[in-house]
Amino acid sequence: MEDFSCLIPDRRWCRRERARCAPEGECVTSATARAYPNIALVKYWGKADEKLIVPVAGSLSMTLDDFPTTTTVTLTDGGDTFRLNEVDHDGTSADRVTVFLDLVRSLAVDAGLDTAHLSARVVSTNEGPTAAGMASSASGFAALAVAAASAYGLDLDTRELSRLARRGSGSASRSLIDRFAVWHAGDDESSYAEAVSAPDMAMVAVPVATGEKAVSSRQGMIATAETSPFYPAWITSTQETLTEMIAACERGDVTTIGELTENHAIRMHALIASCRPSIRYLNPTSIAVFDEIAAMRQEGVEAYATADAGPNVFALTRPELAHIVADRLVGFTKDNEAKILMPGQGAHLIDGASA
Ligand code: 2P0
Repeated sequence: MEDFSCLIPDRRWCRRERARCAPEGECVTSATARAYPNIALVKYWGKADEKLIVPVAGSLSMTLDDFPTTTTVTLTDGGDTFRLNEVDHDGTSADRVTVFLDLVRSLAVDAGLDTAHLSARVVSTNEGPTAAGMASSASGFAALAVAAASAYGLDLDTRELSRLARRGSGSASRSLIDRFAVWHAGDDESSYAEAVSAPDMAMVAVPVATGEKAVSSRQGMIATAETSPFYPAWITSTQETLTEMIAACERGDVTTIGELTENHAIRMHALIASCRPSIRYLNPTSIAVFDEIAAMRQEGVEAYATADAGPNVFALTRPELAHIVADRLVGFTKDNEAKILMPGQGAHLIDGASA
């Protein structure tokens, strides 16, 4: 076994097997992870516990195979820093990273690890449009959970990593899982995502706008809980839809999966529109894409629309129809590209701390 003794005697944390010492004597403990966004077929909208990020109802999603976030966490003793797409961040996004790292450090304390007092340099690259309904917080916190857990030396299984990622952003819990994930409601212990079997399906991304949205998902959920008279019905009907969706997935019934997906997305946007004051994430082009997808169905091309908390639309379809659907919708896109996405891999290490 390699000798990992530290070149700097008072850096006890660097003596861990997973640490390595750079030739010049600098202690380096880092890990790099990659995660992909997910698109919910049954949506998450509302929290039972704001701090622990436990949802009011379960949800179900497809992990995508593109638009990854790749994150390296390097332990330091110089304070937490966060760099995203070559830009150093402070303010809200950096605060969210530090709050998350505090949680990882508290787990390190519980595990008796001598990394627990260290801060972290977090460097992230996000290949999807940030904060415009492409679920960048899902891939972001899923990658951060996996990279930080490894860098700090925590030994967590997929369920524990899903629970950890959930604390950064609810939908991140689902990006830990390969292909299709169901995220359970419940409490802090029982609210995690796990795999659900489902047929191969394609998701055609129809990005109609980029840029930051006016109301964050987090704020939108709070406004919905506080002001929509339809919120209680949303919670009970979402649980019912989830039960139907899991059954449809398990029997490979793409038509029912698609119908439930589009209907649940429309219900979510109707719920959000019912806030006071009203909130609207879809723009006129988004609505036109929903209409075009419905028109395609009339013509026998089976596709179903969904959209998250932003104007971009996704068309769920059978893999063999994906090119027809993409060709039909590309004219609505901002950059003349309708990308075909398939079920992808859950968050994973690409360079562990012991590399
Ligand atoms: C979803 N969305 O199920 C739903 C559909 C957006 C619309 O999960 O407050 O960024 O960090 O837990 O995870 C977006 O919510 O919110 C989301 P927080 P998150 O994909």
